[in-house]
Amino acid sequence: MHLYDVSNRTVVVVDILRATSCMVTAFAHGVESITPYAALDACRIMNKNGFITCGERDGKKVDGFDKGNSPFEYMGDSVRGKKIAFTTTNGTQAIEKSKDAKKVLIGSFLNLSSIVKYLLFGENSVLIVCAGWKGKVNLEDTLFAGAVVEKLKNHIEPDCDAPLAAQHLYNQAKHNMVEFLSTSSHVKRLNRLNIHKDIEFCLTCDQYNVVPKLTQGILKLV
Ligand code: 3SL
Repeated sequence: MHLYDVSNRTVVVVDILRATSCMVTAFAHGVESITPYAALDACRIMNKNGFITCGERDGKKVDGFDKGNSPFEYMGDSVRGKKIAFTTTNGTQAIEKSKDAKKVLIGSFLNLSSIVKYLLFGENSVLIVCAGWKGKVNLEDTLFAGAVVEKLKNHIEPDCDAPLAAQHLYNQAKHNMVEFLSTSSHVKRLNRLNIHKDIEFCLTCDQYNVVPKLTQGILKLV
């Protein structure tokens, strides 16, 4: 991120497995707001203020939190109208690092077309911030970036080779992303936690028509 001046950009933060997929699912099921926290303790104390505390460390639900980091926990009436405080190993860290951007949106395959449509009609240049894993690259976030580049290829010009590399990868993977990612690091990590259904769901395109946006540190729908 240090290579980019984000003050004039729309940043799309993505953590396909699973933070931003959970956030998008929660908004699609009527959550009022999500406040992302990089630090565990800052998130934990929000339960005193009536927030649902949610998130994980190393893929596992945090002790004492109300919910973990599976999109299936963010469906139905348990989140409708609620305020969530959320912290995750990588996703909420990426949001924190992006907070000085002109606009910060939350992307996932679940709301891919909604994000693409929003960017198409926007006036800023775009940076897709892939959360990765503890500072390292991962494939699933790169595939999302590639999907956005592919869908906007007739409208937005990539300004370096990273988006092009992502686009090539996405075009190889798009017919079966679950299979393509089967040997990837985070899929292997999550498979050890026995959550294959989360992986399949998070790789499903266009389940939801929502665009979460960060305003003064709080995510709400645009
Ligand atoms: O790192 C994160 O933000 C998480 O999404 C990781 S996990 O999928 O819960 O392991």
